[in-house]
Amino acid sequence: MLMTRSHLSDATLQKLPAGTKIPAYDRGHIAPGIVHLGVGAFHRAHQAAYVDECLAAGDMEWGITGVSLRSPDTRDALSPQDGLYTLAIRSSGEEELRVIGSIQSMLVAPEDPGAVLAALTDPHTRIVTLTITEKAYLRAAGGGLDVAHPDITHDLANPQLPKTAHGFLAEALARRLAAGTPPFTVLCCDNLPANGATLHRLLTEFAELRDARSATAGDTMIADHIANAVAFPSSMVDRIVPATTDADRARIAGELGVDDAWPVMTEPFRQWVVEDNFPAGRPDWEKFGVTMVGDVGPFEDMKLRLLNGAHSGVAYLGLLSGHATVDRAFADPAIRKFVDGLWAEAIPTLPEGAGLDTSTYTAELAERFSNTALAHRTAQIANDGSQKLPQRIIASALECLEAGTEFVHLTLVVAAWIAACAARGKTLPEGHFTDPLDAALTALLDQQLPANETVTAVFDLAGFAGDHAERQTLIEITAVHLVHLRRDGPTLAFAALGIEGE
Ligand code: CS2
Repeated sequence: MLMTRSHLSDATLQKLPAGTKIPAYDRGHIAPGIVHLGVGAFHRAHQAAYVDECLAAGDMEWGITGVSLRSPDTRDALSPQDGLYTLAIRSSGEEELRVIGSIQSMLVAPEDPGAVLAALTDPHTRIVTLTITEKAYLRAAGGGLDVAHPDITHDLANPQLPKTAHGFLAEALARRLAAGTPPFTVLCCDNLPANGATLHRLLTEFAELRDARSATAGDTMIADHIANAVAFPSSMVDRIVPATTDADRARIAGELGVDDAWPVMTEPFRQWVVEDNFPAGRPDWEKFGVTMVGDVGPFEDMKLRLLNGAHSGVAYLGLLSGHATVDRAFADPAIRKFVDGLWAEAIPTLPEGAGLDTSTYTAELAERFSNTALAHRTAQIANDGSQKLPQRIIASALECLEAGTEFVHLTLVVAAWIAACAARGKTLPEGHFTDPLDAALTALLDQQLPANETVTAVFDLAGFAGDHAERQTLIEITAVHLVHLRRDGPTLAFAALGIEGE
């Protein structure tokens, strides 16, 4: 007889094996205080876990309403489970299972934008957090709002039925203003530099365009309110979260004795540094390991340039060297030496006097990248390079040029990105990773122009280095690496840096 196993839910929580940590609070008594846009695995491993601890400590004001801006997949997985899911905290040889209970309900924006707006305008909602990935901020190549993007055009024409985070936030803030409800605080948790300030600027730009239309329709004007009365603290978020595989699902079900449609895999390390600017109130996050500060900038730069910069390097050079996961790539002596060289170039660009301990930080990163239990795929990190490289790599390289310090490792990451994009459908599988610029990028790379022309065209397309005085120098250094990569792959590119494999 075919046995069907029951699934994770409030009803099955008490049956889980001893040793599994479960929510030690009455989920029926949580008040919804946070709306989160972008309920991906990262959010579920990071912020939702911090909030879970806050609820367990008795502060029941901060339940999360999770919103997916695009796909119904997470809602379809979690709703039958009452929003519960397993967080598997994995290090080489060990796994701790924790069921997280902080997500109270899930909404799918394209199915019901009105329900999302209702959650955002609910006076209980005091914080709106976002992990929507870099590309969803819809920045144009110059850094401003991509006003020509079809979703922006759509949201300006249909303010009551938005698609973008910008459209939802502006409409909700307008409705709250009209109703006399104080604004929520907007907490950006994506890997962007000055992420709160960046979103503030983009949303104000969007609201100005919206106001220009509302003026004739007699609707609430919102740009001044957003510019002056809404708080956008910046934050640095960190936890490595590889995509869940079917093998993970099967293993977790075996351990729990119930099915979990979407458990989340992560590492023991976690960090969250948040600018303390929450006029509408906030959880006592500092009690649960969050660092509250006046200025997140130095922490953000350190994380983006050392962790994420190295991650992108390991991903593209790893892919070109045939490594499917970060730990395998990082165990490759040439890549390991390359990362040390990259860190040596990026560290002097970080602010002095901010108390950053870069040697402890990089030692810890080396350990995290070596975690064999994560199987963090290089192809996962390789996604969206055009959106990631400016803050991870290009910013450090431009600052080195301004300071007159030499560098070669940083630019190899950019060349490796271009080479890896070109390798898709050839030595790498078609669509192995994707980028919002793929259509234009592929058309360009198919022409197989000389390296210098290729790099120039890619910089134009992605807006790398804008109109910076050193842009041309950066292009030329990058092109030299691309010549090497095209001729003989990473081996020659590494040899030119004095890195020999073993
Ligand atoms: C990674 C990040 O996929 C990527 O681009 O570099 O998701 C990284 O794992 C996180 O930022 C770690 O906090």
